[in-house]
Amino acid sequence: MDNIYNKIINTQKKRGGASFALVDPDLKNDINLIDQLKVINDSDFDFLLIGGSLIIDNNYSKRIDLIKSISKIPLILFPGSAYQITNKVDAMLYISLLSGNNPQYLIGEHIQSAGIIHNMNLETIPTGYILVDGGSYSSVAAISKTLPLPNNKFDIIAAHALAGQYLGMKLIYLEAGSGSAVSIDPKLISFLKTKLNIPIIIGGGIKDKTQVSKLVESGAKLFVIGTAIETKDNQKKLIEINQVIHGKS
Ligand code: 1GP
Repeated sequence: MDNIYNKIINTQKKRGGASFALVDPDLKNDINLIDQLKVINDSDFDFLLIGGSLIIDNNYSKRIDLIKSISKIPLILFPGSAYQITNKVDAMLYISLLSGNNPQYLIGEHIQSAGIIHNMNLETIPTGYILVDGGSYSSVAAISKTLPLPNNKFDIIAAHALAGQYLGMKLIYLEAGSGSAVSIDPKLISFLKTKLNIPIIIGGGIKDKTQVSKLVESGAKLFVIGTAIETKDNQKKLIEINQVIHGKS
C-alpha cells in the first residue's frame, strides 16, 4: 500500500536512513518560517513533521497553509494535542505518551479527536512516544506534566518501548526534548535494537554530524531535527547531518 508509513520504511531501506525536519508552527517561528522551509527544501530532508507542545496564537492554520505551499516533501503531523489535528497533512504520528503515566496523553486526547480523524480519513501512524531525560526541563515535560525516564536505565526504557510494540504501535519515538543538552545515548539504541522489531525514531538535541555518526553506528536510522533548523546560517551542518543519515559519508 502506498501510504506514508510505507514510504518511511522504504526510504529507510533505500537511503539507509530517513531524516525528518521538524517545524513548530507557533508564533516564535513566524518571522523566519519561510527561511526555515527553504533550508529544509535545500538540505535533503525526507519528511517534514509539523507540530509543537503548545501553540500560543490563532495563526496555526495559516502557518500550515504556508508550510504546505513551500514544502516539497511529505507533511506529517506531530501534534502536541487534539487541537492541532488538521487534514492539511499527508499523515499524522498518532502519538501515545508511554512514559509519565498521564492518561490525557496516553489515551485522552485520542478519544477527543478520534471522530474528527475518522471524518478526515487521515492516515494515522501509531507511535509510542517516550520522553527520556535530556539534561534540561523540556516543553514536553512541562506541558504533559510528566517526568522523563532516566536516560541510564535502559531496562526501564526498554520495558516502555516493548509495551508499545506489544500494543501494536508501528514506531517508537525516543524524545530527549527539543533543544536538549544531551541527545539519546547511542548505547541505548544498540540495547533497544536487540529487543524491538519496530523502527525507532530519535529526536532532541541533534546538532552535528559527529553525534549523528555515533547514533548511526549504533543502528539508529530515523532522526528528527528541529532546533538546528531554527538556528541561523546552519544549512551546511544540516546537509552534513543528512549525508551521514543517508550513508553518504
Ligand atoms: C523535539 O525531537 C524533536 O520534539 C526535535 O528536537 O528541536 O532538539 O532538534 P530538537
